[in-house]
Amino acid sequence: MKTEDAIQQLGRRIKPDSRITVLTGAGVSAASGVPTFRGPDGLWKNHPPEQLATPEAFRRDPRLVWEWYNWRRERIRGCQPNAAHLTLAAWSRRFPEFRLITQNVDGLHEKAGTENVIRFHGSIWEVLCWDRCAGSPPRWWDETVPFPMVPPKCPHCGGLLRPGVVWFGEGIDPDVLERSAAALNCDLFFSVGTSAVVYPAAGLASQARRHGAYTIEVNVEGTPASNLLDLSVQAPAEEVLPALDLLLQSKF
Ligand code: BV8
Ligand code: ZN
Repeated sequence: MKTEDAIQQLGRRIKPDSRITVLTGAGVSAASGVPTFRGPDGLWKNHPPEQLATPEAFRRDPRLVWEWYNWRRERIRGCQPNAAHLTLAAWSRRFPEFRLITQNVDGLHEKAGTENVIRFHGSIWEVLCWDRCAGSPPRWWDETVPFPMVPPKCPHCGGLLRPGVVWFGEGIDPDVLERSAAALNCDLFFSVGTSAVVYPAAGLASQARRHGAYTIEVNVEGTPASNLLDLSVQAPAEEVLPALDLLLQSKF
């Protein structure tokens, strides 16, 4: 289906009181200059993310893993939210029960003004003590860029700090899982800018569909989710979301 027709169809389906849930991935931040994971700029020094974003990699070489996160924090710090983030922030104020679940750790949804973001994989701007020492909080915000010493040390025990993100093989925060499950009760579920290969995040759209939601994918390429959802729009998020928003504003 042509993008324009898909937008018209969504314009007819969305009502002022529609309950909307959106899941985003790295593709929503691509236009802001944040490297995606599996795109052409997905490798860092020839290491695929799956090899670096793990507790085993950190245990083996905390310096290498922190060099990657230090580099990403420096890259992300200069990035601004794009039209996709801004449209979602506007929807979060306009639609009742709007929920945003993001796999991204870059903080750009919050920077765009979306509140109560459900951070499925944590935040690159949070840190915690690797040994979870008694003197340290569960996690805290630290925007130091770049860290003068890598790997950075825990100020409470002198041990290692780790990034406040969910690595492969680590469980999703139970509170985040609970909020995400509640968000599946919606009228429309958008999956935006994700390759839909990382679980359990990749299973959310199909679960929402089983709960009766009308499910839409907005992604520049097809994904394993494309044929499972009700509508697949293969176009950039920073074009589709603002175009849909313009149509909705002319309606109500
Ligand atoms: C868990 C944080 C269990 C860190 C990340 C075999 C089969 C199935 C599952 C598994 C398996 N083996 C292992 C698993 C489980 C594993 C998994 O799913 N692996 C995959 C690779 C097979 N999952 C886990 O380990 C999860 N935990 O299962 O725990 C457990 C349970 C209880 C107790 C203990 C353990 C944890 C996964 C979390 C990993 N952490 N990130 C960090 O960021 O450093 S994942 C990482 O991938 C990012 O978070 C990212 O968000 C996520 C998904 O990637 P995407 O966001 O989709 O980005 P990607 O580049 O892939 O795609 C971007 C898309 O956008 C592309 O399609 C592109 O075409 C499109 N695009 C580009 N530009 C645009 C665009 N679209 C629109 N507009 C544009 N302009
Ligand atoms: Zn400590």
